[in-house]
Amino acid sequence: MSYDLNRSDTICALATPPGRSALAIVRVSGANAYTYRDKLFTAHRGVVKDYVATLGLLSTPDSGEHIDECLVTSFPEGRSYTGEALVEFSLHGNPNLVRILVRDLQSLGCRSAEPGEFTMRSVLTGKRDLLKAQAVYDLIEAESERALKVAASNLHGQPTNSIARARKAVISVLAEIEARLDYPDEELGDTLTQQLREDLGKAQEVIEELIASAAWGGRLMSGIRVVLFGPPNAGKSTLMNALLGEERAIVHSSAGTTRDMLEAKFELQGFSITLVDVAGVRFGDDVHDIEAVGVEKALAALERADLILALDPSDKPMGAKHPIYDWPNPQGRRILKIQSKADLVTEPTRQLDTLYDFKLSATDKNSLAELRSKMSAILELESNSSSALTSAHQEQELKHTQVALEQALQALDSAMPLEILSAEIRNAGYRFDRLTGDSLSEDVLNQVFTRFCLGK
Ligand SMILES: Nc1nc2c(ncn2[C@@H]2O[C@H](COP(=O)(O)OP(=O)(O)OP(=O)(O)O)[C@@H](O)[C@H]2O)c(=O)[nH]1
Ligand SMILES: [Mg+2]
Repeated sequence: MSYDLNRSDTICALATPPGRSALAIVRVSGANAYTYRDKLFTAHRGVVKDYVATLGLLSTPDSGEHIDECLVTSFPEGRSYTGEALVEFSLHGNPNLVRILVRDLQSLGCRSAEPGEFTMRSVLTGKRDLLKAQAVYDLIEAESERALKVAASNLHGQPTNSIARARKAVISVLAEIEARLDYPDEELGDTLTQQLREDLGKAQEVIEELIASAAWGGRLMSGIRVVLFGPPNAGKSTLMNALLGEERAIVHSSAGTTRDMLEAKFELQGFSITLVDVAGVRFGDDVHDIEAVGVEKALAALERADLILALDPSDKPMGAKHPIYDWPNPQGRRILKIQSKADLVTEPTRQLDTLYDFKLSATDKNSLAELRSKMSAILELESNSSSALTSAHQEQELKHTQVALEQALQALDSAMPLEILSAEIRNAGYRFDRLTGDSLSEDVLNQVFTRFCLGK
């Protein structure tokens, strides 16, 4: 998709979901928004004031035929969502009415907006930076209360402020270097080098904190993956159904019931959780073909898990031979070891007790409640920051920024010539600009805005 970076057109789009509804909002943004409004809309009282919802008649430009009575709200250039002149038509929610209005706007010269183009324009006019633009997207897409809170905090500018602080430190370092470039014989000196190193170090700390929170932010948005893992017949599918509160997975007394991977979403204390049920895992010569495929899928599911519930049945405990111990856990995922079907044994052995986080009986409401609160306590611990960058694109840009800062520090430490040092620090500055949107290239635009819905 190619975006109109010059904002030469006036754009329009339906901003509410398509289909029949009480109301529909059509937005128009750009230099001609007010002109188009005046060709289509006549206020009952004759005047249309900025910011004031005004009732009037909507008519087609050629015939003058009235098509609806609607409300119009106008926002002048510089004081609107996009930073351009913006008009919102709030009409009755009939898709045919919307089609007529959009067609009439197009006949006057308006262009249909691309997804995210209104928000993109707000970045181009300096109304908000790219981080806040992403927060707008997240606020619309957030699937849980926690995700909403993070999006709201990002929109309020928490990451924007910390990145601005880090960027300022980098710019001040650049200014020092540039000032000395004019006097190439002068050396930086130990005290100043130390000062510059500290400034770059502060910027690095900010970026590292943001990287650490970005992985979590992404999971908050897309749903935290909790995988039920264990040998066949451990009670995984039963637990899935119990946590969901519905009979989603097939449960049977024979081992090997679940073959495929099953996913379902549910909300836990404001977190959106994707619960994943997999085939029971066992190894050995008697594992036949289809079963082996299921085992492979189960192990692959572990790689993408954020939290693993490793079930070991009390009636046939595997203890230290549980398949979870065969998995290397490369990313150090949190594992909750559960002694399942606890109702089947009255006195679990001491040895068993030390291996498990707790005992669970899927039929016992109390032990389910205990599991729920344990899971949310773990997630709570992870979400120690109220704001976190959320998109994979941002995480990638943060990592590039981290590398650029690292290279700048290395250049400083190895007393590189000032020209090289300046180039390295400039590169770090450029990376900051990509994060905030001060440097808007085609690839950044495509990464950020193509996922937006129309009219936003
Ligand atoms: N007594 C008791 N039985 C349970 C409990 N949880 C599950 N079961 C029973 O154990 C059997 C196996 O349960 P499933 O949930 O199908 O086990 P699974 O781990 O999904 O098994 P596979 O899909 O074959 O790997 C069923 O007969 C369940 O009713 C429990 O907490 N207590
Ligand atoms: Mg199962």
